[in-house]
Amino acid sequence: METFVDAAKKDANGSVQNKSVTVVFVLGGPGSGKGTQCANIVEHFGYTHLSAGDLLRAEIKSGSENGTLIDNMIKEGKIVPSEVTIKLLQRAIQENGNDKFLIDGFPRNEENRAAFESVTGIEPEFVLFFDCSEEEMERRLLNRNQGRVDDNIETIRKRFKVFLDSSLPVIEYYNAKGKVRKIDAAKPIEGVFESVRSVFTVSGDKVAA
Ligand code: UP5
Ligand code: MG
Repeated sequence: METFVDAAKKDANGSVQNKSVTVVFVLGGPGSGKGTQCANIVEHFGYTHLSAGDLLRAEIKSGSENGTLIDNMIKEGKIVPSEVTIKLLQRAIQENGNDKFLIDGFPRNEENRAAFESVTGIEPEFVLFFDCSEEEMERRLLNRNQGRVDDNIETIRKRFKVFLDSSLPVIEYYNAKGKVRKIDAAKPIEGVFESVRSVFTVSGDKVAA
């Protein structure tokens, strides 16, 4: 039987594979500051920011056939099927003229990771990991006030559990390959960016003039 990975490879018809791109995965618990720091990295290092969560929320708003499924999963803090998320990421990479991407909040489990690699052939340059205590992350999420359906204490606890059970193993996988750049994300925003900046400076990314 043809798996979705086979189908997606055929679908892509080499388009993503033929586009040579640099990808950095930006991972960390809910509220660890992934989105905030990605905005800084875009400004200083010329990457394009692709937040998997933002792409999924846009898909709900667009009224797509997957919208209800995605909405229900986000409300429960569950991980949307790889097929859905990878299609959105692939499309965003293909449509963008840039060749450097920050993929924020993906892959969230081993299956996400293996499927993305298999479908796109892309391996991350490195993985930026924002390390932060649950206590601090909870405080940030409850103060965010952007109307996110998952920023309530019940869903936040579910998101923390999914992060520990499913997402940390992905970070461990890349750590074993020497690809993880761990950042102390509990500091104030500017202090976190100082650490982030040195990771990108060492990696050879030019600072924007
Ligand atoms: N803030 C940020 N940095 C701070 C600092 N250093 N000091 C003090 N305050 C700081 O930050 C959160 C809040 O904290 C903001 O108010 C900020 O000002 C402040 P933010 O940068 O938004 O943190 P971030 O890590 O991006 O938090 P987010 O809530 O977006 O992380 P999640 O991983 O939970 O959310 P995401 O959007 O990635 O995913 C949501 C859901 O979508 C998932 O639970 C899942 O259901 C689904 N999903 C999938 O199924 N698959 C995917 O691949 C992706 C998502
Ligand atoms: Mg975010």
